[in-house]
Amino acid sequence: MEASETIVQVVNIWMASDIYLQHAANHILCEDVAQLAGTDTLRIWHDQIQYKPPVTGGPTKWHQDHPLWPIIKPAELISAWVALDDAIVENGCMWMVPGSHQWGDHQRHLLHGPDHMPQHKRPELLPEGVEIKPVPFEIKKGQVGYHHCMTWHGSLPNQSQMKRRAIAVHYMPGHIRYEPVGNHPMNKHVHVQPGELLTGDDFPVVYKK
Ligand SMILES: O=C(O)CCC(=O)C(=O)O
Repeated sequence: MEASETIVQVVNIWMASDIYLQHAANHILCEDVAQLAGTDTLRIWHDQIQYKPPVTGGPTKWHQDHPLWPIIKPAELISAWVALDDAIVENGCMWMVPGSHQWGDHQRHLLHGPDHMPQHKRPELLPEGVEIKPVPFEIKKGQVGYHHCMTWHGSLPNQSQMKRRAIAVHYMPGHIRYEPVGNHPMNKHVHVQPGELLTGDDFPVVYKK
């Protein structure tokens, strides 16, 4: 990201305002996520507001979420990304690589190309026959897009006159455990032992079938 570019990110907004907790517990979102994750219980891992201002909004580098969350396992979280403005190519919507959630952990080999498309430092490590074909993930205001925590994704700068505001909730299926192999800012919220289910007041259950 250039020095002149910005992205405003607010994490754990649900802790600050009940409206956001209600959003995370929205029954339609939770039913969909529970189905996608094949679980009967959902907890919040964390949420995040993502604001890319007009003209100066910066890109989000290509990444996979779970390798950046090294204190929880298994890699079976689903995120619900709700657009608060239309998120389209012009104002820096996310892009995804279909199928990439099945290719394993490539986080350390992913590069953000000069054209803002993903590059792989060691393509020989990819499963045979797969193709990296990024697609725009355009989401209209008030709509939701779901993504798996191993899907390659990133977003382009916002050089348009439009705002690009969104809220993402990262949901843990009920079987997610605390298994630290590195550090993470959420560590200070964890009060269970390594190997235990990641329960606790800062990881509230928002759905139970
Ligand atoms: O909003 C963006 O551009 C990136 C968000 C993201 O990486 C995520 O929700 O996992």
